Amino acid sequence: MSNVLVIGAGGQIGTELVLALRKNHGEQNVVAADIKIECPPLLTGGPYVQMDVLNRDAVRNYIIYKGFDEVYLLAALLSATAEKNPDFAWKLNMEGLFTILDLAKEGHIKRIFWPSSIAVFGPTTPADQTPQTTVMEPTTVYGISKLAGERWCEYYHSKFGVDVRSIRYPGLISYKSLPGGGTTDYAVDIFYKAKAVKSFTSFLSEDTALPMMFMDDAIRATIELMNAPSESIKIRSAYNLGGISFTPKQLGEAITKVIPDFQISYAPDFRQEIADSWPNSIDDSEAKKDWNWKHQYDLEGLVNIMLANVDINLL
Ligand code: AKB
Repeated sequence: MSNVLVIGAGGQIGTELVLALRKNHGEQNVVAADIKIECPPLLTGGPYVQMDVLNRDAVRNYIIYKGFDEVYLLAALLSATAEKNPDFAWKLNMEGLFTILDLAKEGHIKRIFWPSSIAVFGPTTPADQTPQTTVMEPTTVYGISKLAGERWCEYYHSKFGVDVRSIRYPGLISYKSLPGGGTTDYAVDIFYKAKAVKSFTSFLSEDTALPMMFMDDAIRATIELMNAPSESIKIRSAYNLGGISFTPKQLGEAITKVIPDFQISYAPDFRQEIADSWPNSIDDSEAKKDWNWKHQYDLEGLVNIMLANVDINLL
């Protein structure tokens, strides 16, 4: 059992990660931290601290005082929100990472998880089955910050031996907590609207294919990566993670199999340009080779579980 801190615990990934980590390590051994003053209702089962990741001194004092085996740093601005506030996005996405990398370098944290994203790729990247190592020229603030973060993670590992691990998450689909400010969020919203009003207007065009994953797979990947022996982790920037790939039209058709009178329409907005710069699908053979990664949920499984579980009162 490890002593664990999750920063950004109130977000889409953080909420489910804390719940899973508490099952593995015990409720009292996983501290959830978030900028929100009130503990999110799903996280009340264990310790909670209010934390602003940009308050470097406060974060340092807390972590040095407590000492953590594992820190998961999830606080970030996602792609669509970051485009509206580039200065703050860069600050938030980079400064927190340096604070945590420095603490690990000084010996106060044994292992770090920091999330990267498919946003590290850009329009010049091969879009189908995007390889682990390829052209990376992201055109979004979020993508630029994630690519820079990856390079810094690898640097801290190779120069200072910091045990940092990362995944390039695809779009994540979940029902326990809502996503906020991403380009892939349509693939979550659609389930709430399908259940509530049987219709949905997608902000991406019908044929925009993007890599996606059900949250249970993403949480399992994160925990498997963190539990793998250090010597098997050959990539210290971030691993490609595949999952499934679909377009809004294909997702709409899969929902129609369960809700026959569901209707989908399309009104692309500024997020279309972001989506067009990202891969259609991802080659995750390095993750398979190094730590035996395998996704479980296909499109049909994901649609069934989402429609059975989304709570329209969350919206
Ligand atoms: C976003 O859409 O910004 C995120 C991501 C792919 O990292 N879901």
